[in-house]
Amino acid sequence: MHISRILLFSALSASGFAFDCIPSAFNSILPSNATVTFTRTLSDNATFTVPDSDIAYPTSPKQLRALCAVQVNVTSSPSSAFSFGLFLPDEWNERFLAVGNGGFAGGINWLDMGAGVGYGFAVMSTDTGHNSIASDLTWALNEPEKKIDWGYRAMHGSVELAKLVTEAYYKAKPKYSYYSGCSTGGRQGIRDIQLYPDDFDGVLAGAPAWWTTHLQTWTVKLGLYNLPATSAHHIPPSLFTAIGAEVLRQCDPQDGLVDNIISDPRRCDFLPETLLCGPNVTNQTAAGCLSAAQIDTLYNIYNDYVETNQTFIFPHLELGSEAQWSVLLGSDKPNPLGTEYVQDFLLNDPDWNYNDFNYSIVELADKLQPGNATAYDYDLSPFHKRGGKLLHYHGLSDGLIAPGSSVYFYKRVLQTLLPKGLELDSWYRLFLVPGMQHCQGTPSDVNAPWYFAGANQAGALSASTHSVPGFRDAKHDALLALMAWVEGDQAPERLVATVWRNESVADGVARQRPLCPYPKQARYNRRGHPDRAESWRCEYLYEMKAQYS
Ligand SMILES: *[C@@H]1O[C@H](CO)[C@@H](O)[C@H](O)[C@H]1NC(C)=O
Ligand SMILES: *[C@@H]1O[C@H](CO)[C@@H](O)[C@H](O)[C@H]1NC(C)=O
Ligand SMILES: *[C@@H]1O[C@H](CO)[C@@H](O)[C@H](O)[C@H]1NC(C)=O
Ligand SMILES: *[C@@H]1O[C@H](CO)[C@@H](O)[C@H](O)[C@H]1NC(C)=O
Ligand SMILES: *[C@@H]1O[C@H](CO)[C@@H](O)[C@H](O)[C@H]1NC(C)=O
Ligand SMILES: *[C@@H]1O[C@H](CO)[C@@H](O)[C@H](O)[C@H]1NC(C)=O
Ligand SMILES: *[C@@H]1O[C@H](CO)[C@@H](O)[C@H](O)[C@H]1NC(C)=O
Ligand SMILES: *[C@@H]1O[C@H](CO)[C@@H](O)[C@H](O)[C@H]1NC(C)=O
Ligand SMILES: CC(=O)N[C@H]1CO[C@H](CO)[C@@H](O)[C@@H]1O
Ligand SMILES: [Ca+2]
Repeated sequence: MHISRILLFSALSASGFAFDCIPSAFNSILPSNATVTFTRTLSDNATFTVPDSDIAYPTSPKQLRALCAVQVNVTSSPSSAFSFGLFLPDEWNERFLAVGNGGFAGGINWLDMGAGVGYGFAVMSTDTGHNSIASDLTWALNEPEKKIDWGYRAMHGSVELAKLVTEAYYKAKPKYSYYSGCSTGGRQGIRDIQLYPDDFDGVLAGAPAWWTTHLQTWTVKLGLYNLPATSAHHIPPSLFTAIGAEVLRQCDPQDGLVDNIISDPRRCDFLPETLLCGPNVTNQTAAGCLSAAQIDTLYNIYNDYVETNQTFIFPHLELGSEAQWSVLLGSDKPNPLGTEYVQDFLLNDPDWNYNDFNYSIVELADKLQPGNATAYDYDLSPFHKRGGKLLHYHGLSDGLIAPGSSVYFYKRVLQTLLPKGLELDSWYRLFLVPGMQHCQGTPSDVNAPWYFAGANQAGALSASTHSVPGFRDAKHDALLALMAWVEGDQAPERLVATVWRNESVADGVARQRPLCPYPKQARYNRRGHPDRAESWRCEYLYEMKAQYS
């Protein structure tokens, strides 16, 4: 039985593909600026062992279906080159998927490719043109061509060549092309459809780091609110838990249901003064309280970054993001994602001191737009015109990228297109995810449903997960929802997010809850168990005008 299955399988493979999984075969169809680095043939249920050189994505995807893996290196300019990896499964779903990166990482995201190949996609990931971990930007110093590769060129160039290879290998054009990425991955997808609207039929973009020039400079500004670490206004990370607990205490019931989830942090009127220390406190950490100067720092963190003449620079972190504050606010200096951006991307001056940060840095970034990375073309009508669908999401407990930047982007697209008579609802929807942190995960005391097979999420469960275990359908899986929208014209009215007990699928589902397209919100029906999705509905908080809905 087992042997005959294998024989049948290999017979199909040999007849199914145009050529063997060997470098010379791929090289013969690639243009002269591209060469194969390696190929590998994987049998059913095998592990793809990530090459040691890929320091950004070291986790090897497991239990893959039988496939051909190929890595290709492409020269993009006299001083730059990018690589991409491609999984070509024996049993192909006749569709193409590109997955994205994170931070300023340079490396092929083999783990997300593994999740994608689980559905049967031919899956591609680009290394964006350099080799580094997500928080290392030193590769960009005085390297304008590498910045462009990271900004958009490596993604588009990799998509083009990977599609060409896919078509040649299967002797058939992919029927549909998709994209899935979070954080920088979200930016890459949106930037790509702005510049090359024909690349994808559907894009799943999570927590997009789309506003590069403002996001990275806000990262410096935010860090400085809580510095120097010796000052009276500094909030030590040991107090973040107490702040988060007080936010939850006040804001959880304000949405109408005490369930540890803050459904809409923007509608909570938080009174931080309840955290003030009394006169006799000798140990703040033990007491979990703050001084008046520290409360002022809280106000800075929870308010938008606005510059001279009311110029809006970047939105604030939301109430409920405290469990992730250690990333941008927990060190004795601002996060390198901000400082190194100014040093290596903007000024090409590794000696620049973050204490010299001021508005002129933001203005310069907007003027120079290094790498042309900012995804600021709000006119997405070319993507709409070709039938494209954009499914955008952002966790409201994100401590790295303020979720308001997603709302701001959505509104800018509305402002650009609604006056031209183009509504968004039929092709672009934004889902805010209460209690979800950056791309994935939830604070343990909140335990909000956060899993819907968004980018990076499968890998957060295990190296062999794809889709939503136990719920592999378009109601629970955002990528399947996107496909149903693109291919079946079924717009996602809601998406059910899942969280398992102890973040372990084997321990069973803890909670499921619908996510709603902005500006609709999930409302409890007041009957039925609140941990079941059926007990909730999506609705506007007030009556919407027809042209809008
Ligand atoms: C696949 O491999 C895993 C170990 O990686 C093993 O536990 C499992 O039994 C295998 N499944 C099949 C169908 O062979
Ligand atoms: C890709 O090719 C360039 C030459 O264009 C070379 O410098 C670089 O090391 C190669 N990169 C990889 C990952 O093979
Ligand atoms: C590689 O060469 C092809 C064919 O000449 C060209 O279309 C493509 O733009 C080149 N790619 C890059 C990244 O320079
Ligand atoms: C603080 O300590 C002083 C002296 O021990 C005491 O008189 C006072 O009541 C205390 N204040 C509070 C608010 O506990
Ligand atoms: C203050 O309290 C914390 C938490 O209880 C404890 O870890 C720390 O050692 C205390 N600090 C001092 C100076 O007593
Ligand atoms: C603020 O507005 C004033 C009056 O329009 C203008 O003169 C000034 O240059 C503006 N400042 C900045 C930093 O844009
Ligand atoms: C910003 O800082 C630079 C360097 O420290 C300084 O030259 C410049 O005058 C400052 N600009 C503003 C608007 O404060
Ligand atoms: C950057 O991208 C925009 C489109 O978003 C384009 O108009 C502009 O020419 C590009 N600039 C450079 C320097 O490539
Ligand atoms: C090992 C562990 O943490 N188990 C916990 C799993 O979750 C249930 C409730 O959801 C707890 O009771 C267990 O202690
Ligand atoms: Ca609540």
